[in-house]
Amino acid sequence: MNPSRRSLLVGAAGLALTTQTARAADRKVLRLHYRTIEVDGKPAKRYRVSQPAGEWGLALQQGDMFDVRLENDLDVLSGLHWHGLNPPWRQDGVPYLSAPPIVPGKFADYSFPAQPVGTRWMHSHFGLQEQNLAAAPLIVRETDAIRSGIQEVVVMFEDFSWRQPGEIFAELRKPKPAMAMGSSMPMAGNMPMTGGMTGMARGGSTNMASGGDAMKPDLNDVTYDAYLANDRTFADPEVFDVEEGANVRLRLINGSASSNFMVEFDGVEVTLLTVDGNPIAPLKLRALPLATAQRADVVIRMPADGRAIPVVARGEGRTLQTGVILRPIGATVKKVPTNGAMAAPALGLALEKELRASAPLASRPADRSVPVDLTGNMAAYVWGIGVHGQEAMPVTVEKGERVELAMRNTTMMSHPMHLHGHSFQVVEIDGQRLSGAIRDTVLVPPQTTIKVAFDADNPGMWAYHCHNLYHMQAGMFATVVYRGFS
Ligand SMILES: [Cu+2]
Repeated sequence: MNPSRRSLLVGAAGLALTTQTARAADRKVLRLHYRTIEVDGKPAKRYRVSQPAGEWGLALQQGDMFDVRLENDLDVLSGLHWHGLNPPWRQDGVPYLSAPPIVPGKFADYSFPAQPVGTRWMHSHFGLQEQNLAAAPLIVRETDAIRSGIQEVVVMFEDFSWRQPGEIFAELRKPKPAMAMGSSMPMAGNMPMTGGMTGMARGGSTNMASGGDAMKPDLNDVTYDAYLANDRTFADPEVFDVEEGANVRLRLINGSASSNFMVEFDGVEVTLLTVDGNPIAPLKLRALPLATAQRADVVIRMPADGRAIPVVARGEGRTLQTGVILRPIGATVKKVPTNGAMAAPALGLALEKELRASAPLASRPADRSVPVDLTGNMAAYVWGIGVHGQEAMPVTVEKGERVELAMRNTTMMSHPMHLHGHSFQVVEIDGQRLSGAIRDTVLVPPQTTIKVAFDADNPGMWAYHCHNLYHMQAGMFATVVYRGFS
C-alpha cells in the first residue's frame, strides 16, 4: 500500500486522532503479519507483530508517547491490545468495545503517554488469534533501569499446538458423555463447579489427567505440543551472551493463551524487582510463578564459575518446559531437555502474600465494593463472571471512586483475572488485608477470594476478564463501565 492511499484510510480505521500529523516523525509502525516458525523441525504458519525492520514488538523509554501506527497485513480482522498500559479507552484495542477491529490492509493510529512504565506486552484481543502467537513484548524502560547500565533480556513464553485454536475450543465445548460425569454434578450453567466434575467430565486429548481425584484442582484444559520462549523450544533455544559474574535483568512475560508457568534459574537465587511491570519491595527467590498474562522482572547475578544458566519455564502440572540460555563468553551450552524430571506444581498464593508494593495506592476507604463470583460448569465448558450475583452485569463505577473488586473463585480451576485501563492493588487474600502488589493481572486459585482496589480515574468502558483465552471465549468476560458511558 502506498503512503497516500494509507493517509486516506485514517478515518476508516476508527480512530481519529488530532495529534497524528504533528507527531508523525516519532511514530513507530507495527505490522500484524504472517510468518513461518519451526517447531520440532516442522513448519508452522503463525502470526507475528513486528516493526518494518523486523524488531519483535516495541521498546520505549520512560516519558515517551506511545505513538504507533498498527497495520493489519493479515487477511482477517484483527487488532492489538496494549496489555498493562492505561490508554484512553478508545485506544485500548478491544474490538467492538473500544473500537472496531482493523480490517485487512488497513491500519489504526494510537497516541497517548506510554504509562505506566515497565514490562508490558501486546496481543490480539480478537477471537482466538492470541493462541496463534499474535502477541509481542511491549517494554517501557524505566529511567533507573536505563541509567543502571544493567544488561536486559526480554523473554516471552507462549504455548503452542499443532491444532487450530477453533478446533481446540470446539473440542472443549463438546458435550461430555452423561455417564462420565458423576451424580453430584450441578447441571445448570450458573452453579459452582465441584471437584468431582472437573476430574471426570473430561476426555480425549484435552484432558491433562486430573484423574478421578475428587477435590483436586484442574490445571490445564489444553494439552499443548510445545511451549515457546521467544518463539523457540529447547531443541533450538535463544542464547544470550552475557558477562561472567555480571547482573542481568530478565523481563519475563507470560504471553501464553492458557498456561501458567513456574520459572527457574538453574538453582540460582534471583531478585524479584517488579510484577506486571510495577515495583515491589525486592524479594529473593529460586522459583517464580508466572500466571497467564503476568510479567516479572528479576535480576540474576551470573555465577562466578562462569557457567551458562538456562532460564526454564515449566507448565503448571506438566513436565513440558521451554526457555532461553544466558551464556558468559566462552561457556559451553548444555542441552536442556524439553521435558523436566518432575511436573511443575500448581501455582498458589504463597508468593502473592509476600509481595508489597513499592508505591501502594494512597490510603483511603473504598467508595464501592463489588462482589464478583468466578463461576464455571466444566461439563458444558461454560465460564462466567457474576457481578453482584448476576451473570453478564457490568461493574458500574463513578469517576473518582476508590473501587474494590472482591473476586471469589467458586470453581476448581484458577483464573488469571485482568482489568483493562487501570492498575489495581492486591489488598486482601482470603480475608487477610495486605498492601500487596500493584498489578493488572492477578491469579485467583480455586476456592479462594482475592480483593483488589483501584482508583476509577480513566473513564470509559473496559474489559475485565479471565486471561485464559478459552475461559474468556466461553464467557468469563465482564466490563467495568463508568457512569455516562454505555
Ligand atoms: Cu479462567
